[in-house]
Amino acid sequence: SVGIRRRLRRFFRRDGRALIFAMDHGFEHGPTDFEEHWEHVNPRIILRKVVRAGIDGVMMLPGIARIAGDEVKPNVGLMIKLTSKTNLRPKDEQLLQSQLGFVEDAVKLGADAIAATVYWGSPQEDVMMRQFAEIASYAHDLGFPVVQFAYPRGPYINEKYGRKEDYRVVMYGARAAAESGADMIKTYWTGSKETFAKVVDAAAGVPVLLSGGAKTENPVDFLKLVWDVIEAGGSGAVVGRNIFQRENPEPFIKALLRVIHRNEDPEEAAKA
Ligand code: FBP
Repeated sequence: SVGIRRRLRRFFRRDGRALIFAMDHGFEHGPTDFEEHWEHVNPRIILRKVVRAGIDGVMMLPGIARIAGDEVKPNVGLMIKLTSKTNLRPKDEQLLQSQLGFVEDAVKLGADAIAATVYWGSPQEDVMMRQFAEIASYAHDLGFPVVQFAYPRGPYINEKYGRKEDYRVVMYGARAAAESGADMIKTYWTGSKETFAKVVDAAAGVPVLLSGGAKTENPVDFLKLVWDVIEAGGSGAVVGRNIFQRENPEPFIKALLRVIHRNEDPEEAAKA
């Protein structure tokens, strides 16, 4: 619908690419994720910095949007994620994301897009699939785009493929996300441009964005990774730790934006 297309444009620039800041870590990993740079546990402080640096969009859970959503200026896309899990459960019981908010909440909070995670391959895949279907069906009715964090994981994947980042697994997740009606997909890096290009192909035209991952010691390494994503046909990145765990996120965000939107060489972008 027109509503879905218009709202998607709040994230993507005319080049069809976006840099989105992710901040659901206080729930999904726990506040220890902020200990590298503790002032960023305050959502207002970090949001102010990322917005000032020119970020295209931000992603958060409903509660943080209630607390600090007014830091997200109208020209920045707001993505509200409705599912999560805590890190307090044993690892093998963390293969399910549950719903902690509803489409109505996201709409009331001023969301431009609604997100939910599916752990493809999890023993509880069925629950997340259904959860995603319900969210997507309702959000689409209201003209809101839906983002799927398509994260394959589970014991069978480990057994059969060795790692969840195997491109055959990641492209399966991306395809499943597209087939289940996602308007935007966020997934893992597969390790190479060539394999990530296959993930993009499998998504059949639905934009695929990189899920940032753990902070790289050398900032240039992360810029190079994002460069490869763009070269592979990816539509940008959703980045959390690589932004908020850095002492100085603003110049780093500006460098990321230059790589994504101006095809600037990562080494050059890091220097500027
Ligand atoms: P990062 O850029 O920090 O990896 O954030 C992206 C993200 O998907 C977050 O939204 C989420 O909290 C986290 O990664 C989940 O990571 P994992 O489940 O791999 O520990």
